Amino acid sequence: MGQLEDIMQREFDQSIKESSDQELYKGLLDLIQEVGGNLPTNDAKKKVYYVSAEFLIGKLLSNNLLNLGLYDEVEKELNAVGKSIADVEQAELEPSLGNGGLGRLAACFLDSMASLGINGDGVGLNYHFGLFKQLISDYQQAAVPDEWLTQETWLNKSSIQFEVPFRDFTLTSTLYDIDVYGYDQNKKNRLRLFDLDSVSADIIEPNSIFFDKTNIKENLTLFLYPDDSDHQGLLLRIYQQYFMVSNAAQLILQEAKERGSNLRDLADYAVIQINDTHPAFIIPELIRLLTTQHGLTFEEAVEVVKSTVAFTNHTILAEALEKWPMADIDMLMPEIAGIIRQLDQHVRAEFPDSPEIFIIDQNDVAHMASMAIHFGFSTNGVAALHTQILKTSELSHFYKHYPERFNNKTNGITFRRWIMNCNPELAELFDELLGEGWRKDHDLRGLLKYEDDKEIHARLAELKQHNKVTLKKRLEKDQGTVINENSIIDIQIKRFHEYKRQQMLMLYIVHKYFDIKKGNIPATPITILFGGKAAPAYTIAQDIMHTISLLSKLIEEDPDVSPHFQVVMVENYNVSKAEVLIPAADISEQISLASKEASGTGNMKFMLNGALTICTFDGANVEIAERVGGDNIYTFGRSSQDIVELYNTNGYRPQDYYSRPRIKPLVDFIVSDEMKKHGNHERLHHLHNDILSKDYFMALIDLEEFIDVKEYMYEQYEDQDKWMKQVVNNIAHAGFFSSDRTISDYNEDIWHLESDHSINMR
Ligand code: B1H
Repeated sequence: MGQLEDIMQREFDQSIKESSDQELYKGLLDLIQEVGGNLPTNDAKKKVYYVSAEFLIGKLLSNNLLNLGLYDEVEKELNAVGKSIADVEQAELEPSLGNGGLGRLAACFLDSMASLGINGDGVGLNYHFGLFKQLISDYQQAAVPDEWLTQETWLNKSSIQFEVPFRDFTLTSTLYDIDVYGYDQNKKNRLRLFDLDSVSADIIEPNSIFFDKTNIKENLTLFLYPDDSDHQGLLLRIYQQYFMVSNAAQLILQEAKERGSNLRDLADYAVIQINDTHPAFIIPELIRLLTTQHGLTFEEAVEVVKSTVAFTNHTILAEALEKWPMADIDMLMPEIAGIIRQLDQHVRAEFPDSPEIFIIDQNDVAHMASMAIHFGFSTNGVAALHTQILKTSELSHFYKHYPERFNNKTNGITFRRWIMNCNPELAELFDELLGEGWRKDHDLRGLLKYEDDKEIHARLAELKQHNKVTLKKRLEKDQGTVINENSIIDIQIKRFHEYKRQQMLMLYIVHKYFDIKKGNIPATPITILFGGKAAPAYTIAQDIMHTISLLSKLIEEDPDVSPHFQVVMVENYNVSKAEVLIPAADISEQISLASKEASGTGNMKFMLNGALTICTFDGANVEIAERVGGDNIYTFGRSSQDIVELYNTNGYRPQDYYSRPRIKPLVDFIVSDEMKKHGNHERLHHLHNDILSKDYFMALIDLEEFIDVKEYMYEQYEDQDKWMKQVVNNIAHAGFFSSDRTISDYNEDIWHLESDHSINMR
């Protein structure tokens, strides 16, 4: 009897065949917890703690089956009676513990640390509703709570509890663990999620994301990134961050002591990687704990922190560089405020002749990135260009003083989830062509010899077609949208943000609509899909989404255009949807305003799954282009230097571009009668006016070139020999973007832990 059959008999007294997908899901959860539960946790002396506000881990069923080596057997057992892992996985709800690239990166890193045998845990919060769930109704986004926490769960309640002291009250936490199994490993790591004992889901208004923001004792771990557009919201964010890091710091010190540390030597036992500045309060919190509870002097505690904490910066967007008024920190955590003041004095004393170096500015506002750079031993950016920009513009004054602290770690993606699991047929083709070694070393360069192989081209085209059909079925089931599986699938999936320029692709769509109306019928039909959430308080992002949804409807209802062109807004974009969208894509849209996207990681997932990229020279796109060469990628737009220069000189005026004959009709269509028929007039005018008068992220500056390159790219698609050659080339160069390579680099340069193997592809 197979292992699953055995469990189903034991627990449900019925066969696999007689069981529902929900029951099979329960059975598999138990099987995994039996097999995985027996694995020891990694017990190496030194451990990395990856502290992050987000872990966008996705569903865990297939990933855990794969990593534990159970996948093939379970698949056979299920298939034998007409069932499938994919169907069973529909019974699993996706954890809502992250928002975008930063959280997904953290999840890929957990998978890679475990798979390389590195002793590394994630530490964060267990949000009951996490990030909101997106519904689209009346062509607009509605945000509702995501009730992802169910009876069947990967969370194991631990007996570990801590007290977190705020000025007016003390909160008690409980730690929940999720096991993290590496690929083909005999030990495991964990994701450690803290929850608030007194939390209460009853305080939210029914089916809404509104709640009493002042009721900290009950709301603290309900939502990820609750609306912070008012002061109460800002305070809640400080409460959450401090709750997270106080728990993290207490856990780290407790575990280090258990492993033999006297805490003065903490750096031999722990390294703390902070994922952006959200966990930066861990610096003063460690100092507080070390001085008040463990007998270290202030100076000793500072030295311990300086040798233990490392900081990753993920953005240079001004609004995301966190700064907190000292008055607020004083009000919530007076001891922490006092320590931050001492740290500010410390820095000012060290650099008396550099007034630009401080932690607290003249308005009594604390800059979290400054604190992380001064009191950490490493600061890294997430792609070569991003790190360069940190050194030369944003953080240049720090770089001047601490050049040796700055380093680059180009992001990566886990090949377990983003090829072996989401595109198993393509993974099998790699096995056939390369042998199975790529599954561990992720080196796909051996595919280069098939660049001109017509048979391989045909196999790849067939797989793409198969994945398009899978996507079609999924969209029809999820939202009733029927797409054409014989069309070019062109996708932009990511958070809605002006700098990512969904509005530029939106204006392209208007151009294409006009063009088809004029009789220029595309040789192959085209489907453009968008997916992504917009922050509920971010009006222009909502306006852009609204306009795209209206265009989608307008095109659908136009019989001259709809057979050739379709625009789809994918509802509630998340990890599971990415897993069906990406394998089906022909074209990957990576069109951010140069200098603004720190790295991007979707770009890497598309490349690995055989899509070609249209992109600006931004983030990791630059490194993708370097590897595949200019003939295998479709680049356009102003350089990051040009853009930085334009910001510095106030040199961009949208009117100069708007007045051009190719652009004006596209922008003006936003407020046309056709659009207003179903549209919200206020939103349409707001967006139109913003593009004309502000266009802060310069959608118009690259628009004409974007239109030309898109048309060229669609033309190239018709030459399938050439297209497929480019596809093979792109896949072959994707190995560098494995997160196993990224984690190997972190380990070699920053963490210095034991590992089973490493990947070196510099
Ligand atoms: C990234 C964020 C982020 N960078 C603040 N910064 C947030 C900052 O709600 N907040 O407070 C939320 C998210 N996210 C992303 O990180 C970058 O934009 C991507 O370019 C990058 O690939 C990703 C991982 O490094």
